[in-house]
Amino acid sequence: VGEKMNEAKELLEEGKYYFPNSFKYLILGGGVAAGYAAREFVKQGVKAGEVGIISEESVAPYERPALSKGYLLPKNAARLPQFHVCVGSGGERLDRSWYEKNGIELILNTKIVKAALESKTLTSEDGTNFKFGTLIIAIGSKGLKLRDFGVKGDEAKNVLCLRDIKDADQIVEAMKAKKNGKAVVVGGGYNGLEVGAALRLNNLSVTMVYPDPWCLPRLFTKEIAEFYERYYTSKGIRIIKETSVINLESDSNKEVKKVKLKNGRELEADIVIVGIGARPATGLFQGQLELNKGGIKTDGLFKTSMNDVYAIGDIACFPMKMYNEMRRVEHVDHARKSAMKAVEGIMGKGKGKVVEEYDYLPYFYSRVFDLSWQFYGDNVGETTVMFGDRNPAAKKPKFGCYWIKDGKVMGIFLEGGSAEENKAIKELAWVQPKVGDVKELKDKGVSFAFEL
Ligand code: FAD
Ligand code: NAD
Ligand code: ISD
Repeated sequence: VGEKMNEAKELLEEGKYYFPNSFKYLILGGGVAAGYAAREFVKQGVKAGEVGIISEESVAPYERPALSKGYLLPKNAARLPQFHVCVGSGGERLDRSWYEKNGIELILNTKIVKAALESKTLTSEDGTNFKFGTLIIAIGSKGLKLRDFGVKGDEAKNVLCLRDIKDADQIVEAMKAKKNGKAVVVGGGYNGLEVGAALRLNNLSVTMVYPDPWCLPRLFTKEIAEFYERYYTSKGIRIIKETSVINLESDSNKEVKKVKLKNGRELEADIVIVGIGARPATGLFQGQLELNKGGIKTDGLFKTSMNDVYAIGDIACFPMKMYNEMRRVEHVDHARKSAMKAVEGIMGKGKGKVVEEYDYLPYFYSRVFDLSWQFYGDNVGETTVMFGDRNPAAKKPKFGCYWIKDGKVMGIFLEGGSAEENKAIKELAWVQPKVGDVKELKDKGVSFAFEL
């Protein structure tokens, strides 16, 4: 500590920012975007002591998608340090020693409760102030709770959600404690589908409940969803659609026992997993930064409405050049790329370098059971064209869907694609080729993507 303080004193005398609580570049949040931003800062040549990361979590940034997939597997489950960023995109694994080695201060277990942006100060729960020259906001989203919809009883034990590693550990514990028990999954979105599958693989009896006419309606067409719903049913998962939860009942131990539905049904439950959407965590910045579409409004290099303040990942609402629209994206690929672009811009500015604005092609994916899909582009248009084999009993189902708007392919979804096919559909979504004959497109299926 003495040595650090001497170093800090020297830096202070030189007019530089110094450890412990003042940083030239401060990243708020310790998730996916924060980790990729840190790597980019190092790549761009920051000096030791210039970058700090403040995170509410107790571990260095990790690849969040692992939590609803590898982490919940009954065998060979993924555990840290295996999936610290940046392994999810084939990069170096940044464990705690990497931050030390590169002079990045990782301030963990620290929740920021106040952000005074004009005075460039963040304040943590215990009253510590942190100063910044440039701030990068990377605090992502917070999961919605059933109580936000007026449902009573969600404080009971074993009513769980999945956002961070603490939540994932609770699910693992609950699966152990309620071996072969009954799980109810509320929500038919990304988390609901992935956690539902994981619970089933752990041999729980699983019922999924969601208000929509089909699962993942923000992306899936009725036809795509039909395949996954039939597949889930074939795995023994019960699906109850077009109704919602109105009440959760617990026993004298405060453990959840029953889920009451709007349609009058009652489900027995040992575990309830709630996956009913997430919202950007903008609360700290209300009245200080311009917001848009629920997120923090940024320009094409992720600068917010205030100088020296940037926002990346889930929380950013940025100009999506391709579609000439402000958008938010709640997926890992954008978290990584927005982080790298923002840092490139910040560091480029200091060196007088011109950095091109972000040009992002949406990319979403999921993996459940033996299935794996990818989607590129925009799920918009007057026509959708399904192709391939959608039989859930097939040995290796392989099918897809094109979205066509004004005669051009806007988006493409592919289940069961090979690496080459996934590469080809990505290219296709960038190029947005014209479609002459819809029938021909259906017959060609994914091979159309190789005709570019
Ligand atoms: P996050 O990674 O959520 O990081 C936010 C960080 O900020 C966290 O460390 C949090 O603790 C911290 N924080 C929040 N508030 C404060 C505060 N006040 N003070 C200090 N720290 C704070 N996307 C995909 O594309 N594919 C997938 O398969 C996939 N799987 C997912 C599985 C799960 C279970 C979840 C929850 C998300 C998944 N996503 C997936 C989405 C993807 O993980 C997110 O889009 C991505 O993590 C967003 O990165 P971020 O850095 O903006 O936010
Ligand atoms: P989501 O937006 O994907 O799904 C929300 C679902 O909640 C809806 O589909 C609907 O079925 C349901 N719902 C909404 N209101 C409800 C209510 N009152 N009662 C019951 N159900 C209701 O959100 P999520 O699944 O909770 O995921 C959280 C976040 O994590 C999202 O940002 C998501 O993008 C991300 N995530 C992504 C992946 C992936 O990309 N593969 C995987 C897991 C999580
Ligand atoms: O972030 C997302 C996501 O998961 C989608 O399916 O954006 C899309 C749509 O909601 C909008 O295209």
